[in-house]
Amino acid sequence: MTDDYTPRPEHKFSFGLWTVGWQGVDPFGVATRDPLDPVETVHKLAELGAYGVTFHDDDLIPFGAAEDDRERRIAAFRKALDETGLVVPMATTNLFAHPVFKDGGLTANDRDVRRFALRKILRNLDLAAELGAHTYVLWGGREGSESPAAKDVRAALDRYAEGLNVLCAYVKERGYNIRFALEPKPNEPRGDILLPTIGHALAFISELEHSEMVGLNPEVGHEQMAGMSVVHGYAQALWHGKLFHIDLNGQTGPRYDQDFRFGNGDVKSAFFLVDLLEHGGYDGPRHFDFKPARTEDYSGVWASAAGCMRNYLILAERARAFRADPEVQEALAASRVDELSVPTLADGESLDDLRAEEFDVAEAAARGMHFERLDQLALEHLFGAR
Ligand code: GLT
Ligand code: MN
Ligand code: MN
Repeated sequence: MTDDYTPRPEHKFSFGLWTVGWQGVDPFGVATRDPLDPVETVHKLAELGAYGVTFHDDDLIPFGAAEDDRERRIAAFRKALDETGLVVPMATTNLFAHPVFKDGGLTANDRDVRRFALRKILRNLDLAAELGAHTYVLWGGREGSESPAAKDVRAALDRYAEGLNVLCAYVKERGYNIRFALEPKPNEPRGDILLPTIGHALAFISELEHSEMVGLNPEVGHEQMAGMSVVHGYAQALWHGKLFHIDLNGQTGPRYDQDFRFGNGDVKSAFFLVDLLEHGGYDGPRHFDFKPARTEDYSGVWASAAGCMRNYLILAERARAFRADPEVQEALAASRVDELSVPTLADGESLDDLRAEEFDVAEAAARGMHFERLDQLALEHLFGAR
């Protein structure tokens, strides 16, 4: 079907190899789908209208593969990229699947494991640079604990910072055009994960030696697992100039990490998130990190990948219609939304001027803000009723 919601490369949609390649293994059940060849994934994503593909080292090259096998797999992947024009905007390291990382990678208590984790990242960073990636994600799924007795959190943060300082110095030394993006998550697979929310991660980044090279890759579902507003979180990351990359997916409230296709879950939040991304100055990849439901065969997998992009484009169109509606513009004005952009003190105004101002408290307190009408208009645009 070709219509206004048909994805094209200029929309900058990208997918992780591990997303459509998820075989459906969960804590209660084995795989429901056969493995997917990354070469096939690249061709299929290009056919669907995506512009990019991202990967963990182990998605492309099985852990511990021999050197010639590694080279062969990289060459086949490169060939598929060349044939389709797909790019690799981001890459990352798997520091969570192998049992050696059961207590984490960069913050494992076991120093040998931390050193191994660093080597694993360094190796894949070289490949990421070769393939043209500009963002390198660090999701610390195993960086955490089940018991406060088992983890000295302050020491763990020292080691996390040390790891990032080493990695930033390496990227600078090699002259790679790569920035790091930390991906917060509150829990799962660890009982508690370090850097659980956007706010924790932002505060951590400010302590790093090369903080300008480190930003965020927030995931929709992870913020919602923590009960946070995704829109507020992404907006704050943008405000700090730290929204380096994003993981779009769906989630219904604080429960296990559902990784639904984008659009399933909290639709209102998805609408306002797309509105923010489209009108708030984010120009990076629209990257989907979702798990096609394990009920699906491969036709369902590709349908859900297509659905992620289509839902994004539908919401983008709905957000544009919302912004363009004269009644919405009038409602925004009635709600004084623009007035928040006016500095509280005028240029050159003194605190004496401020103190001297006459103010009718009762009159101001009685003013309605008309937010309900504005929100109703937003919902009607979202519902397609306007
Ligand atoms: C893993 C996790 C995701 C992260 C990926 C990056 S891997 O599937 O659930 O949220 O973004 O390491
Ligand atoms: Mn997730
Ligand atoms: Mn993610």
